[in-house]
Amino acid sequence: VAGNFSYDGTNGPSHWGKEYKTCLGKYQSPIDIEEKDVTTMTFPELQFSGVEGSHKAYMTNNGHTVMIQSFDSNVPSISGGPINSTYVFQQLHFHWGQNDNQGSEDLINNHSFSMELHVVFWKKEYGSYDEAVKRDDGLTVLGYLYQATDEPNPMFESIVQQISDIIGVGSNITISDNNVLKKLVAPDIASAQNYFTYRGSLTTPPCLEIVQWIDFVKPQHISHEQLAAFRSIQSADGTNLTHNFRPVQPLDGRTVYRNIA
Ligand code: SG4
Ligand code: ZN
Repeated sequence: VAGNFSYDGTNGPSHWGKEYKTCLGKYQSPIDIEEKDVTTMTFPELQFSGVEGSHKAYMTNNGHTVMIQSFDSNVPSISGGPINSTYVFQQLHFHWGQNDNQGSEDLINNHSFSMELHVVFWKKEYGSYDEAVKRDDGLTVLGYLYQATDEPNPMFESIVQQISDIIGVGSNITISDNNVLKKLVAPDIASAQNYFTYRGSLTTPPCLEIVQWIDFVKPQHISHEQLAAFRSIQSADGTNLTHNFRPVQPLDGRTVYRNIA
């Protein structure tokens, strides 16, 4: 179970900087993306490989989120776009709020979405995830936004059904649906070239400033009931993990780009 931090009280986000100095840095995430302030740019095509086909995947309650990993030898990777080499899939996880009006970490025009999916990749050139996180271009994270609706999203069905098996912190199960990575890593190829991108940090301690963020512009949806399942898991302090998003951080002169394909 990762780290001694939480989303409320004396271990909440405004206190992270006491133990983790990097959380007070100048290139922190998340941010509010104001569309009127972005710089348009045409990046090379963002490419996904190894997404098709099935992957054996595992789901963990690590006390801070629902996290999905795969120990398959052939996991997805990405290249192109704002990154100039190949990055390999490490894990994906979710951020949500105590009600449907909040939950996303990055905001667009100061608007919060109900949930955000983060798909974390490490730079292959560095040989391993552990080496990559020591480098300032070590990680790329894809961010997908979800708005709450009445309609369930089929891509979350298998996860939501199995969340009841990982209520306790540290619990870990095999996901019965071997297509879960295919569905979550690259759910909407048609919208994959429509993204914002900027340099930032991990949104949890130790807040390392090593992330190229790629946030897809077009939100997807999740039902109110599916969202409620995420709020039912327990957090490290034994209470329900009703919310796990960090508030937005100052942009501090950074440029946010929008890809124009
Ligand atoms: C979540 O707490 C993940 O469980 C963490 O992964 C992750 O940390 C953290 O979020 C920050 O990642 O994409 N939101 S984020 O910036 O990926 C790392 C683990 O604890 C280091 C393995
Ligand atoms: Zn995250």
